[in-house]
Amino acid sequence: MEKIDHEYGAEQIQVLEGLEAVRKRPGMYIGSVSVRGLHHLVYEIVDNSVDEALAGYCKNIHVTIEEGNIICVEDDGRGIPVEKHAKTGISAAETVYTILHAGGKFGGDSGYKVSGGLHGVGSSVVNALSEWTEVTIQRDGGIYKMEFERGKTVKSLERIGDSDKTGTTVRFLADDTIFETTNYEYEVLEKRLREMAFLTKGLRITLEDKRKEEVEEINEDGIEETKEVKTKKADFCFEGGLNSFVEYLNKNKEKIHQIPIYIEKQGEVPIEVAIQYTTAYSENIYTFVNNINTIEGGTHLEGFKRAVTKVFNDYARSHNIIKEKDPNLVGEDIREGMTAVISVKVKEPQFEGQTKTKLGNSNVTGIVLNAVSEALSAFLEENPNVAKAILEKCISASRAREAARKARELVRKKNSMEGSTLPGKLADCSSKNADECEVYIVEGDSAGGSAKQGRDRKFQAILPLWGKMLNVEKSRADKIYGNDKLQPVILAIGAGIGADFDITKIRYGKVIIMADADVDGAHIRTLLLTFFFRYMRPLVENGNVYLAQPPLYKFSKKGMEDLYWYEDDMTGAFKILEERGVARDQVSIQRYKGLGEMNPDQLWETTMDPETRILVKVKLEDAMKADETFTLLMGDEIEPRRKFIEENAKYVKNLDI
Ligand code: TSJ
Repeated sequence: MEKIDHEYGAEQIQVLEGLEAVRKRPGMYIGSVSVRGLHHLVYEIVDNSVDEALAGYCKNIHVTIEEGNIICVEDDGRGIPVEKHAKTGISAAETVYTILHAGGKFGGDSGYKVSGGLHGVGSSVVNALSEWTEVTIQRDGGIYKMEFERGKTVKSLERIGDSDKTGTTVRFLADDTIFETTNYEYEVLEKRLREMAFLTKGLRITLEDKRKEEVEEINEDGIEETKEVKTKKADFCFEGGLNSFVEYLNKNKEKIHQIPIYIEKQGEVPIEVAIQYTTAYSENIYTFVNNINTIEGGTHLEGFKRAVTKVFNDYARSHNIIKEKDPNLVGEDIREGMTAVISVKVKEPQFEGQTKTKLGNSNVTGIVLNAVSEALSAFLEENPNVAKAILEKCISASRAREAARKARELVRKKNSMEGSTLPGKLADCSSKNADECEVYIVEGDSAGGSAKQGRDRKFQAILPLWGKMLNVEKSRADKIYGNDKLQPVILAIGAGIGADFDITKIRYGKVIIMADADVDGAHIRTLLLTFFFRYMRPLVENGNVYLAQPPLYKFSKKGMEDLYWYEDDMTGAFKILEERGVARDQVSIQRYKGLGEMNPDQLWETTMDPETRILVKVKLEDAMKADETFTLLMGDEIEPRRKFIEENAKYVKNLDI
């Protein structure tokens, strides 16, 4: 606890204690101090400007990553009110910035604060976790400025000049004594800001990365080169709002109807929905509550699904598309190929679930159900051709589901006859206690051989996969059951698939993907993650999926213990060698191009031994990202594939030195 100056009033003391608490337990306020928490700082600040846009007063938001990872957020809203509060004698602007949870109190009675980062904690938390912050406000003909250091006011709000414009600008530097890293990832901010722009029709959000990053690269001749990375820029403004969002998500897919179905309803819970069907076989529904991505769904999604199922069945029956004797279409059939974005605004959202991204407010279900039912049935009546095209697809999905059920039964029957449900390629472990068991899904037979010899057979099972993987996106669900590539994975895990998946039946607590660090390996990882995301999602949600991290290099020298290195950048390895008193020209460097190059002992030591290995747990977002990448790769366009190969090509560069 820092000393508190006696001149502070009672309120000020509370302020300091409040923000001290944030610095003591930052995780409680922004989730974590990892790179993720760092990005949350930006979202928290941008959310204030988005609120101003939602209130109808802000058209442009500029976000800049300045040299040294300083963030600057500038908007052209009304500017935070600067007049002093009658009771406290402090300006609204300063209060917002120094009092915990003060955000929203100054929103007047016109509306409610609806946007907000994952934790919606407000700008005072950002202030507390920043080495310094400066806030500039243009308003009432003047320019006002205030400054803070680690949450404490170092310069109170003062007028520093004249201006005929209005707006708010915040610049801050995240505190590197709090965050694991203060290095922002452009792509992460870009994705979130794009999303924010989709969700707020007509709002322009720009992002500019002004960092002059110098990247050290080792060229073909083994010489270090410095390459300067160009500044990156993005400019997002979507007049189409959610329609633009689904069009963006579907850009590489074949559409069943060109114009998305758009639903908007104001009221107690404002609702906005856009739907567009494609010829794909998966469903992609993204839901947002107060602009927060509710990855785990919740009551709004529930209401949406029920409405869609009901409306399409009613329409199909009343137009004699499904006959009296035929059963109803199930939700799954109706959502096959559907891409939808649902955005609702809820006054006091309750977030539940593992990652607090599941909406719990039960009244929302009925409100969404009614709004979507009404608008969707009106749309279908007015657009019979679109209705017919979608229903044709639903009916074919229903047939495929029926075929899949039969195929599954066949598999079950066959298994019970053979008395074994395990695939032939699987080298199982001896323990039957799933909690301690692991299965390594290994790319290629030769790596599989090394893994089998190197493993601890008590608790480690090996399942080699080989050859080209199946194209999950383009194949029907019924084909997946029969496919010789994924069938062993389904059987080895032993908990079924899709709606049948039962996490309590999994045979291994850890499902570990072990693939080469090259383009093919990246493909296989993407494919498997997509497969798990779509067909065994609880496995990902429950944190059972991992990525093995094989080393990229081995440094060896007679009389020296081998040094394995897991990063592209070898600088750190050379440092360690230096500490050992070994010069870099004394060591021989082996670049591992594949797992197959390692002998069983090496594979065990570097990648499989729980004592020394590095495992990366797959998060739901990772799997979701894989799904997106996968869709891009499977699309008709060549460009995304070229980009994927290029981005993963660093692995295949010939680095023999
Ligand atoms: F909070 C903050 F400092 F982090 C911040 C606030 C950061 C940024 C980049 C922008 C903002 C901000 C706040 N932009 N616009 C506003 N608007 C108000 O605070 C505001 C202005 C006028 C009135 C009014 O009733 O006249 C009310 C509010 C809430």
